[in-house]
Amino acid sequence: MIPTWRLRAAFARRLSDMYGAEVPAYTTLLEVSAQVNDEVIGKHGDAGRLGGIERVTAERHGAIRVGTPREMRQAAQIFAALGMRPVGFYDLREAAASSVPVVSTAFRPVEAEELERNPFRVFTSMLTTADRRFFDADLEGRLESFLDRRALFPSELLHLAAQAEREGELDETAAERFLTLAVAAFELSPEPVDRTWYAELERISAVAADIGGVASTHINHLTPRVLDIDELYRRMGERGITMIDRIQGPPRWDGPDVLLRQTSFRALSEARRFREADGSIGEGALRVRFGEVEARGIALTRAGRALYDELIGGPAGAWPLRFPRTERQLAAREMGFFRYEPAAGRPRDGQRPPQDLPGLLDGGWLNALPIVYEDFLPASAAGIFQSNLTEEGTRDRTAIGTHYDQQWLSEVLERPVHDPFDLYAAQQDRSLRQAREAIGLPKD
Ligand code: OOG
Ligand code: NI
Repeated sequence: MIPTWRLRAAFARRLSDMYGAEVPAYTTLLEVSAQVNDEVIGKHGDAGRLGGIERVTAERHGAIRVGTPREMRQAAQIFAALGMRPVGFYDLREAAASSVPVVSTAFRPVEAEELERNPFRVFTSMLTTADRRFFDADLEGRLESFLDRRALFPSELLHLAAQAEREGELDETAAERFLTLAVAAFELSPEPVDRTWYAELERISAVAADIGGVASTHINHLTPRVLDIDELYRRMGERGITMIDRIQGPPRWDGPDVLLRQTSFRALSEARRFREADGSIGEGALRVRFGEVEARGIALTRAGRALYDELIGGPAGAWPLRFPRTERQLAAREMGFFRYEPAAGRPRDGQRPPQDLPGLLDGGWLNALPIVYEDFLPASAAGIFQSNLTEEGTRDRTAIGTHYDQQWLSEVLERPVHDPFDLYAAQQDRSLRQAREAIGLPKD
């Protein structure tokens, strides 16, 4: 029998093989990432603090975009078969200057052991067709009837997914069938694209056309993880692959790595067939698949995140002055999430451990091990969407937006949408209670 986590690892590997065969620059990205990771691990003994080399080497995130609540629910079913749960609600309609007509969540494992086995995650976005700032009632109606007619996921795939979720495993034959159908559902379809319909949506937003202008979905990028993203950025340039002009997320500095730093290369122009207005089939090209790479750091608490959000919007000089300079400060100011362990080898000098966390850390009673950030950043996500936008698109800033929120998404998915802060906090609190007990303190 193939348990859930093996299905997840196999799915991630097969998607990676498929993407590598179709998008050559992705293979270059993998090569350079692997080189950089080997070198970093070779040079810094403690590079594995934010994830062992095996995990990091296999680690990927992908992104897909769907059109309707029904498609979103079906995607959730497929990811549930892989042990991936919806975490976080991202409203990219509001994200900074570059608003896109989607709301999103990330499907990922939520337990530490599962993340360790394989942390594959998929950022999944849904077109907000009812948002009048982007789509008028007439276009919404036509979009909905187009989307209602298509089936992104065959029913055999959905049945196997439900079975895998229910039973926590599949036998080998069923697993093989499930993986084949699942990978196929995320490949770029060779079906001709309706030129007029695609162009109409593209005038609103390239993302609307990418989602609602074709009859299928596709993985639009697959992102490896790298331990030194500045070095990777330099080397990709040397290999002649032009990345966007910056690395998004926290600045490079000599303090602790936090959250997520990402950079990408622009969407590739790929030959596609089009159905012309007169019914004939013509040639053309679309830019819908791109490349991205990321470095992951320590997860921040709500307080840490609030400071991050404040500083990232402000002048660059403020960051080194105000952001905690060391892991110790991040932990003591309760701005970063850590797993706490009783320190081995503390001398038995008859002292009693203090009650407070800074005292326990300074007195050498506890060690703090960073908890890796497993999620995404809305500003960077909105930025990556821009990688395949050729034009700004149009929107009416005065019209009223429909209310899409985490509660709404949870009802659509018929599953709880986890709050990322709660997940990190639960892991930290559990470890702290156990560590306090181990050194003879009351649990809290
Ligand atoms: C998803 C963009 C979000 C990231 O890394 O922030 C994302 C998309 O372009 O569909 O993948
Ligand atoms: Ni991404």
